[in-house]
Amino acid sequence: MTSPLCLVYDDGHGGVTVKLYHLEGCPYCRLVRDKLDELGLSYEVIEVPPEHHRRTEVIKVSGQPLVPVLVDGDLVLDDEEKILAYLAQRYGRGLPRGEGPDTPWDEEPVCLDGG
Ligand SMILES: N[C@@H](CCC(=O)N[C@@H](CS)C(=O)NCC(=O)O)C(=O)O
Repeated sequence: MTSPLCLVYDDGHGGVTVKLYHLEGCPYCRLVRDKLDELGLSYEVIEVPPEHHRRTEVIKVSGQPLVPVLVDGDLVLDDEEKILAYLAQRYGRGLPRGEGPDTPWDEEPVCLDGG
């Protein structure tokens, strides 16, 4: 059995590193990576195999085989809509209250750009 490919994209800002379970060619994964790049976050990409039955690590982490899955500390998110909303709220300028899906976090947005 081959190990998942792990790549670390480090923007040099240090600090937070999140993990992204990813499949090459997956448009939902691309959206999440674009958002991570836009926010300037360091992130580790864990490439999952194309076959569901071989996605043992992402199933163990998230309880299901689909990607993208984002892991930020103890938080695991398994849908790109939730992930994008979380990233915007946690690391970006945030979403207006009441917008976006129900979220499992209740922290105030953190703005890294001082905005
Ligand atoms: N998160 C999306 C679905 C995500 C999704 O379908 N991801 C694809 C990759 S783009 C996947 O993992 N599909 C399983 C497969 O194609 O084997 C949703 O819940 O609507």
